[in-house]
Amino acid sequence: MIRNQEQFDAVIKADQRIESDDWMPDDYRKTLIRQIAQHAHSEIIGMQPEGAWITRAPSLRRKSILTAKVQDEAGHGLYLYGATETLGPDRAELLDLLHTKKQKYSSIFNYPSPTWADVGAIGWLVDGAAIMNQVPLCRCSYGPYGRAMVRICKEESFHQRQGFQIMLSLAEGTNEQKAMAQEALNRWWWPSIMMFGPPDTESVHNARNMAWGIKRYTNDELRQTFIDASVPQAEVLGLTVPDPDLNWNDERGHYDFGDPDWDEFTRMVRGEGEMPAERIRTRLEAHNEGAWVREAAEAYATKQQRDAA
Ligand code: FAQ
Repeated sequence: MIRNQEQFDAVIKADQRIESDDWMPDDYRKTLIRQIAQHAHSEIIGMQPEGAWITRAPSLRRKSILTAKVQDEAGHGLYLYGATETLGPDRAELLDLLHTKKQKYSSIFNYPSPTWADVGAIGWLVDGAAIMNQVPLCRCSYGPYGRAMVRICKEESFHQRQGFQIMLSLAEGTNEQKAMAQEALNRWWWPSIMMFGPPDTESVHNARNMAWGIKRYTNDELRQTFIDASVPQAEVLGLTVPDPDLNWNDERGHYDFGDPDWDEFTRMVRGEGEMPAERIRTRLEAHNEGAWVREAAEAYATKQQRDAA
């Protein structure tokens, strides 16, 4: 059991784990609550762009796969709210922070999904980016977060494959289907690149979170890894990455790439515009419609306690 700063520093230095009943610096606790809660919010808001396609999936098989995927995202939210609760705040409090826009969720979910190809692009690129960012989080110094990430990453891998498979079917289909896949790639490429967060020169938390073993790689390092992995996949699909500055750099052993629209990123992070307003509105509706479930669960728990007493 860790009781003070000195013991905490030694555990971090030895790359071992901090658990919920250990002593930890206030700022370490605060940054974890911020990051894990934002991550949880992203998972449940992230159900919306694809959830909107469950009733319109092109076949029963696609519909059952998509339903399973969207349910997985709800499960990820559940594990992550659970991990955040081990640090102090309770779930109702955290949801309230999301609903009142006092805590953020990922910028990526403030984009629309107008065609079935968007479901493919989200699985391929957004889940692909999520895996790049989240596999290192399995080694996060905070035990409950790291352990939650192990299962989440396994499920994200299936999500990424199903997305790529949708893109492949479309890319090998009619000219119209291929064009649909290309348009979805055009819509989701830059938002996926920005999903890794601001450039390292502007990241507020990179340095401290790396020193604490929360983050293992910087935003720019992960962004580069994602681009290096995704460009050859786009080539397999026969699609064009919408970046005229994209070029293999032999000297660096990496792709060079263009600059995303960081002003747009700021607007999406702040939740400005109609799409973010719709995301929160839809979330609130779902929350309010679920009130009877929470009440029933509470009544059942009270009865169990009473019966056990
Ligand atoms: N969107 O100093 P940094 C998924 C904020 S889950 C919104 O670099 P940090 C699954 C950042 O919070 C996707 N805000 O921050 C799925 C900070 O804000 P604050 C979510 C962003 O924490 C797939 C400020 O900017 N994944 O996709 C974003 O060191 C498909 C300064 O930034 C996670 O949450 C952004 N993109 O690094 C579901 C993973 N980027 O509060 C459905 C865990 C940055 O100080 C369908 N989180 N900000 O004002 C992380 O790894 C990190 O928190 C980063 C940001 C990398 C997101």
